Amino acid sequence: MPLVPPHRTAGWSLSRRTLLRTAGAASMAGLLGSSVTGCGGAEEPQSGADTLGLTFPENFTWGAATSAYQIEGAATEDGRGPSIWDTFSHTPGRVRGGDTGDVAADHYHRWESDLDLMAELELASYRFSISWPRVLPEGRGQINQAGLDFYQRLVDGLLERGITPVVTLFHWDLPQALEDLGGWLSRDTAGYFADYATVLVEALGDRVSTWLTLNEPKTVVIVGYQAGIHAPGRRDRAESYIAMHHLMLAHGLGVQALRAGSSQSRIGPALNLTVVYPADDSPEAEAQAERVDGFENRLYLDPVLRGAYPEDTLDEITQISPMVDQIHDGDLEVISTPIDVLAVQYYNPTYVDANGERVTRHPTSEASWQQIHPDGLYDVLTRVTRDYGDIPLLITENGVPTPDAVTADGTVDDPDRITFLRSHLAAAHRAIADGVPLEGYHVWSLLDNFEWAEGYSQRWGIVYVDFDDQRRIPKASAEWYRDVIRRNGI
Ligand code: IFM
Repeated sequence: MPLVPPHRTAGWSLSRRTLLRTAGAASMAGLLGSSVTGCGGAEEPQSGADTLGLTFPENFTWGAATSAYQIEGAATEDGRGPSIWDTFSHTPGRVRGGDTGDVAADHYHRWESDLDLMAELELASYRFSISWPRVLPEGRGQINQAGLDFYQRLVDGLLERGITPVVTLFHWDLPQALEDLGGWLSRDTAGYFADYATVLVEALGDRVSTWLTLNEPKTVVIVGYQAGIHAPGRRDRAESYIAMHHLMLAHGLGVQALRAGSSQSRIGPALNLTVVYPADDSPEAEAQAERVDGFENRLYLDPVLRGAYPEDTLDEITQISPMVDQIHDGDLEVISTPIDVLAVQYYNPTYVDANGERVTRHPTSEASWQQIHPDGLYDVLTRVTRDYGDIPLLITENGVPTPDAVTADGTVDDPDRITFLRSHLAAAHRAIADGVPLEGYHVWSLLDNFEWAEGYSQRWGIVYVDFDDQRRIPKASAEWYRDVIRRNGI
């Protein structure tokens, strides 16, 4: 493939930096393994070279993702009600440094210039989430028009700039009022979610064509209800699976509500998937990997795409949780209401030894849970297509936190992020070449933001945010990504 020279855009005056400096890229190349495989199957060295010569399909969509609580701020403005994350982050000891999302990246006030920035980056798609308590302060009942108007302006502003909105309904910020009624342990919450979906599709359904119901229900179950590290901070494995079933029910009811309000929409859940490898070649490790795969992947994929929870996993859950008693007749039919797209979020593989213990096999990022293994993305994508058929896939999150800082000349160099993104895009490209119907990619994240229990200590954005004065500085990876978008390839 010929190299496409980088262009300059009016209004974005970053100087051409050495974006792909061999030194930086090579340091991450060590982390990432020594090679990526192109669609022709040839091994291409992971170097600092400008491109790998891989072009994506013509209609491939390039975007970036955020979520409401992580960027909006304005936590008490214009009638917004509290969410469980307001409560949690204001509880001493829950979030690193006592950080909260009260101000975050102040996107609620800076949305217009943020949209301009997205246009300068030439994003074709922007995945964001709607704050449920901004629209319904009590989680149900009275609509807060000012909150809804914010999202009307946001969607209109995106469309004016030629950027397609991809809207997530629930990205973890459950209204506190619903938590007070039982949160996801209450079946009613699934019904309130469907009502909320109806409010949104009535307001935005004429302009939004892609809707994602839930973001990463697995994280809510494991980190929010088992480990207690995320809101609502519970530590009870038995009840966590009751929450899981109600989340999945909410997904199904949400699909039906959205479909009723907008028959042309593309609707699906956003699932964080991992590939589970046995840590050695013993039959015990193989069996444990299969078992853990049930909890990590099949528990969420099977009910949506096959209309049943995986038997082996359900058997194990039944030994510790009364969750099955919460499955009513017809629930699985609701949960498996046909979807149009599956949003895949990939960050890391999982290795399991013969005792079922997690093992680290690759270097991790600043997020200690994140082993870096780009080929895992290929394995996840091809596995979904192989096991679940050719449902269209959209990558709605993939990214890495790096220790970014503003240099003396006012720029932010993040060569390790570029190397991370490029190697994962190479894996995605290979999956497409092998027949996976992958339609697009969204980097996590557009902006540095509130990284949940880690507060502002981790920077995941391609755009640096100075949290003292809210200045945005596109990092080297942003400029690199814009060039990727322009050439539709890496
Ligand atoms: O920041 C989160 C996001 O909200 C959900 N997926 C993982 C990201 C990085 O941890």
